[in-house]
Amino acid sequence: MQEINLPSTSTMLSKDFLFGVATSSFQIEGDRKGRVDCIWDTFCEKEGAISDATNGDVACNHVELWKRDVELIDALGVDAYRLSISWPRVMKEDGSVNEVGLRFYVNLVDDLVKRGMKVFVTLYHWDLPQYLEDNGGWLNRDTAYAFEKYAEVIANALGESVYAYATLNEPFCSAYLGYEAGIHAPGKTGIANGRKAAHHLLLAHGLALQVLKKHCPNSQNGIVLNFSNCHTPSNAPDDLQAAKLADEYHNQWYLKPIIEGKYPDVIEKLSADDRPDIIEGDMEIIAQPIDYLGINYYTRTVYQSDGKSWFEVVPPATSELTAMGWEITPDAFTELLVDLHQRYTLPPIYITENGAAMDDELVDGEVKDDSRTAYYHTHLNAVNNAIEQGVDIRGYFAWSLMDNFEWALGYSKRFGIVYVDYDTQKRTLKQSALAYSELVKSRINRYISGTE
Ligand code: IFM
Repeated sequence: MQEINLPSTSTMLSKDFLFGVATSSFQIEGDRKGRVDCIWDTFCEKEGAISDATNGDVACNHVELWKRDVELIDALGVDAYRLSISWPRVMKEDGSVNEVGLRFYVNLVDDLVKRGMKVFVTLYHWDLPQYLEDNGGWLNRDTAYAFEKYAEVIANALGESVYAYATLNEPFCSAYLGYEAGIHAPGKTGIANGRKAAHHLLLAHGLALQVLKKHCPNSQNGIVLNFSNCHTPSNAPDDLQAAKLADEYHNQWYLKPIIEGKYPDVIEKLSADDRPDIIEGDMEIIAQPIDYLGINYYTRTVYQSDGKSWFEVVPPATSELTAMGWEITPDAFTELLVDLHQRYTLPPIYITENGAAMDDELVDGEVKDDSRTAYYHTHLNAVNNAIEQGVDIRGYFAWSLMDNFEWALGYSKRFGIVYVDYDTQKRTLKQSALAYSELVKSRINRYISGTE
């Protein structure tokens, strides 16, 4: 069986480094009746939007099975669990609170805390209430203020039982995939829409962060951003320039405003109509200091010039791909972490997502997913290499705890270290889960044997 090993001297094996697993609300919860509709419910009803024509109505039925799932997480031996709250499960259209929905999260967090787990809560992992989308969603500035109110409800209910709050998960996906490329909910398109949505999401982040800092000053309050290195097929100046633009447009667009209070230079290349309306004071709200930065990483992307001073993606040529068709590029992960560390003055970093979809098969009660385990082995070592080069990384979360609804690809892609049989809702630990658990538990043996 493939193992996950780190050098015995790695600081990732010390008591202070957190190992966890992560999920998100819409992807696992089900129980659509227990909440109002969100943009993904609507998107799933659109013909052709989801590759296997499924939806999140049942998903992993986590709302009903959460106690079993928490036991499963606990049995893995991890230190932390990252989950997201479903805004439409908590806030009704009239602005009142869905007490049953809120209680679900209070009970979940309580149980995790009682087990000694550190809980990482994301307030927004893409499931915008449909009633807000009906008023323009993230194209409407008011949505940022609605998010601030919702953040206050959560901060009051969960308080400092939560170890770390993230305002948003991957605003790039919400803005670009959802409002610019149209491949995620709500399926809108156009540069102006994408940039406007991104600005309002960042504003929402800044407003909610102030709320979290006020009510939960002892929690770690931050944001989770996704990054993909922008590489080129050649060193031709046009290609290098294309990759620089892509990096600013897709990666730095979200980080630079938060850390430095300004958008990257690529904004100057947009027509006045495509630029977001930035009202006086917005950038100060967005640039509130964060306690930590969550980084999600899966792969690099190769860009070349499109011949019109812009960039286009070059599809991967290598055979080392995951089931998503994404290249397996652990060295690029180290490069990314070191690069961000050198470019910015960053707070401590948590790797809040990293993992791989593979073509799993459940045979005789086992999933022999050596390729996923190998992915974890190389990527955890990539994190270790970055730490050795001076990057302050405090934890790592495997994406995902269990197979779940992979957005526009429905249930066709499996990212879990735990296999889910969607007919029976039976969970089966894949070999990657056993390997991850063994690594995590090996630290306890180190403490007991006195190595540490
Ligand atoms: O499943 C998603 C998750 O919701 C956000 N980050 C990327 C994962 C894999 O695509």
